[in-house]
Amino acid sequence: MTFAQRLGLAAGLIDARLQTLLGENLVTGEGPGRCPQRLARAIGHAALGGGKRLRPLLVVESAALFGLAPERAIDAAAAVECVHCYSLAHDDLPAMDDDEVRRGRPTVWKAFDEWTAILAGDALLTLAFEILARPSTHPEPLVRLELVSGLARAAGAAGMVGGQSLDLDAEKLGLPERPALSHIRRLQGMKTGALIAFACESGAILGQAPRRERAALKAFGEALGVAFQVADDLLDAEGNAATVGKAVAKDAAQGKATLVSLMGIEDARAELARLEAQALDALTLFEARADTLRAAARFVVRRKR
Ligand code: GRG
Repeated sequence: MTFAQRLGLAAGLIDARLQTLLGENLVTGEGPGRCPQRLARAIGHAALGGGKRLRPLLVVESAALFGLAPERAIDAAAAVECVHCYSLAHDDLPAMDDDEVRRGRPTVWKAFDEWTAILAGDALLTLAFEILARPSTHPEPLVRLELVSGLARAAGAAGMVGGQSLDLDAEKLGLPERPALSHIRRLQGMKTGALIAFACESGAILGQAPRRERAALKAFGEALGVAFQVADDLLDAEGNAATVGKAVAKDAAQGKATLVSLMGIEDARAELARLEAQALDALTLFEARADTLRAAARFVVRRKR
C-alpha cells in the first residue's frame, strides 16, 4: 500500500469517528444542554469533509509502534484534529489571515459569518478536551490526564496560540523590526510544530511507552512539524491555488517573514532536506516498525497540497 492510500484510509476512519463524536457530544435542538442547529452546521463545516488528516494519522501510527490497534488511538487522533480544525477556522478570519477558501471550499466565516466561525472554533477546541476526558480515549485516567495536559500545552500560549501571536505581530505590527532566522524558527516551531509534535508524542502516551521512545517520537514530531511549515511556505511561494486548495502567494504580498523570504527558495529547500534527515534520524531506534512514519515524513516534505 502506498503512503497516499494509507493516509486516505486513515482519513476515512477519522471522518467517520469525528462524525460520530460530533453527533454524540453536540446534540442539537431546542432547550438547555443542546447545541444550536446553525452552530452545529458551522462546526461540521469546519471539521468534516476535507483535510488530509495528517495529524490523526501520526497519532494512529505512533500508537501502532506500541502495539495499539487504530481503534484504540482514534479518539485521541480526533481530539488533535478538532484542535487543528479550530485553528484553521480562526486563522482564516478577517482579523487573522483573512482567507476565503480552505480545503477547496468557502472558509467557515465566508460560509456563515465571523462570530459563528469564532464560536465554531471555540466549540471544537473545548470538544477536543471533552473527547480526551472520555474513557473511550483510554481506560487509564492518568493517561487521559497526560493527554489533556500535553494537548493543552501544545495548543496554548507557549505553543500554537503563542506562535500565531508572534506571526500576526510580525505581519501586522512589524515586530520585531528585523526578524532573525531564530525568530522565524521559534515562531514556526510553536505555530505549526507544537501540535504535530504532540500528535507524534501522543502515540507514546497512549502506549505508555518508555521515556526514551517517547522522547524519540517527540523529536521526530518537532522536526516534522517545522518541515511541514517550511513545505507550506514553499507551496505558498511556488504552488498552484487549485491544487493547494487555498490562496497562494500570500506571504510575499503581505510582506510576511518566512524561511523562504529570509533564505530564498534554494536555501529553504536545503533546510527542508536537513529537517527531513533530522526527522528520519529520530526514528532509528524503531527500526522497520516506523516505516509508515518515515513515509509520512517523505510525504510532508514533497507534498503538493
Ligand atoms: C488561530 C490559534 C490559531 C492558530 C492558527 C495552524 C495555524 C495557527 C494557522 C494555519 C496557518 C497555516 C496555513 C499554517 C501552515 C501550516 C498549516 C497548519 C497548514 C494547514 O494544515 P494542513 O495542510 O491542512 O494539514 P488540512 O486542510 O489538510 O487539514
